[in-house]
Amino acid sequence: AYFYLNGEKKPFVPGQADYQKVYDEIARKLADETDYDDGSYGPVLVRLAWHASGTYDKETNTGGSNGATMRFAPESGHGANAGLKTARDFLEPIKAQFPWITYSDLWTLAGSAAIQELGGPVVPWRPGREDKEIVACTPDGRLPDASQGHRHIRDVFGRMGFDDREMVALCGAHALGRAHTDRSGFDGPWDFSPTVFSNEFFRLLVEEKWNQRKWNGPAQFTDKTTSTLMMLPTDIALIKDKGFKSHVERYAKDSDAFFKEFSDVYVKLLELGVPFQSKPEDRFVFKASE
Ligand code: ZEM
Repeated sequence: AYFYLNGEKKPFVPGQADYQKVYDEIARKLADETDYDDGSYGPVLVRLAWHASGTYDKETNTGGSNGATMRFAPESGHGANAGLKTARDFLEPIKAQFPWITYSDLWTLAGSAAIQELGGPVVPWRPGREDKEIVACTPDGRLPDASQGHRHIRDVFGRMGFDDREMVALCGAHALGRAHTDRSGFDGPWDFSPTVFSNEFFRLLVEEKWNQRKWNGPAQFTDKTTSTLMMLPTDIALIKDKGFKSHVERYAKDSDAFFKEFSDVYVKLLELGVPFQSKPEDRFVFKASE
């Protein structure tokens, strides 16, 4: 991007105030467009940022948010990414308004904004991602499969470079949003306030009794008390495995610990594989809307 100074073409180097403007427009659009799902596009923006980043492979240093290759087929058509066009389309007018921002910075900035706007912790963020071409698309199968168990979770998140505690903290994002039968095949929200970031996912995982749902869809679990909530097989694996369960129990009791540890690991997720020129202490803290 360029701007003109005294008739001379100069490169435009956006600063924190410019990115805050992008944040503010995302926040405004989230507040304006409540006629979707449970009333917010926030959860699906979080999922877009996660699927853009979670393709990272530490061995080959491929995938991750640097590239925004989900713009292209085949990656946009990977089964795990079903429904994320909704999130990409939501951000398209923002990209048009701020053409200097890369898609890969925009998608991750939106992931930070959505967490903050839904009442979650501050998620410091920094720019520096570049969009890559179609050849950088990652192979199918790098994102987790909800029908699997604890070994699969450790394989997939271990490939990204996370430990047990970080894996559990990240999965707490399931406090937000819901599953859609026409996207993943699964159905329902994880808690009663899917547009508010909280530790409810962990509290319910520990305190509810979860039964296998009797239906024609893929194997999932439902709460004994209301039969309106759901857990994926991978969610249930978090209380079946000892190494995971201790963190689930801790986060269920200690919301502050969850908010802090989620923020740290989500910042790490959004930065996987990005060759920043800047330092971690240069991250921006965006002001949330009122
Ligand atoms: Zn999810 N996730 N996820 N996740 N996820 C869904 C929805 C959402 C898994 C998974 O298969 C699914 C993380 C980890 C894992 C969100 C954020 C994060 C859905 C439902 C499935 C099937 C999709 C649909 O039908 O719309 C698995 C197997 C995971 C790990 C083992 C992590 C980590 C996340 C962020 C940090 C969010 C916010 C949603 C809700 C999306 C929406 O549209 O409401």
